[in-house]
Amino acid sequence: MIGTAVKILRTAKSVFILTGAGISAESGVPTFRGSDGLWKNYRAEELATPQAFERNPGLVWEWYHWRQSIILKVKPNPGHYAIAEMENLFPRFLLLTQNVDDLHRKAGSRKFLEIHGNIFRARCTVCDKKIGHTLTPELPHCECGGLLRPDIVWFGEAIPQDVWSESINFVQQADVVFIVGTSAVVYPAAAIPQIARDYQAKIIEINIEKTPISDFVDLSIIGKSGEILPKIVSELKQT
Ligand code: BJW
Ligand code: ZN
Repeated sequence: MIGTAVKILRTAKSVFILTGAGISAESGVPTFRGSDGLWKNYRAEELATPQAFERNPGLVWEWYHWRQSIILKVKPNPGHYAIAEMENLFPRFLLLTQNVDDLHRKAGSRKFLEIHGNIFRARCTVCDKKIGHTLTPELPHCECGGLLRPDIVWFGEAIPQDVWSESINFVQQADVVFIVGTSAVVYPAAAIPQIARDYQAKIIEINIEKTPISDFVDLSIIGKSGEILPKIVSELKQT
């Protein structure tokens, strides 16, 4: 399996990686779905919506502050570090993460985009100003007096247009597209495997279990991303 991935990558000039919550699972960040995929007894679908925030901003902030407190205590794992190394191994490289946990940046990744925002940023609901934000006991407010909200893309909200167009442009000319640690059900990120296929990229999936796209990709590697990715990188660097 790893040998096949390395063979595919040897001639690759342009590599795209999509990551999801699974890449951070080995750091101790809970995923969204699956048996361990509950955040404090809530599903993302219940709290990650503009309606939930309108109804009860205090509850939504409590959830995000609680998640911040977990994420502040964890560190990147070997999977994050392997991806950070990969950006130096190919002439063209782009990482797109669905995660909001900042762990790719902490691992040293520079060529990356965040499709669902960042948990350590807030945005004013009145003037739209973005500011760094962590852990306040009260509802946070902007200097203009407006209520701040997490700078996160919730269900039903548009993803940043520049992030999406840069990602799609990249996928359309990529030789290899990795899909790592994501259940591949949340759109539009979940459309990336199909776009990659339409444009003839080789698709490699890494996940601890089969997903809806496992039978569709060129290579499905079942295993932990924190174990598989460092092995791929170390084999690639050997020759
Ligand atoms: C390991 C591992 C280890 C574990 N190693 N693997 C088309 C069709 C159907 C529905 C839609 C559609 N278009 C839009 C929709 C609606 C909706 C949607 O997709 N819903 C689906 C649930 C069906 N999408 C939206 O609403 C999006 N907006 C939109 O489309 O707007 C349209 C619009 C256009 C123009 C104007 C206005 C509107 C927005 C989606 C935003 C999603 N946001 C969230 C929450 C916010 C972020 C946060 O609070 O953190 O983002 S949802 C949540 O899911 C979070 C994640 O980024 C996202 C993806 O989850 P992910 O990463 O895949 O995690 P899990 O838990 O699902 O999977 C983890 C995987 O890891 C598992 O497979 C494990 O096996 C694996 N794993 N350990 C490797 N060690
Ligand atoms: Zn403001």
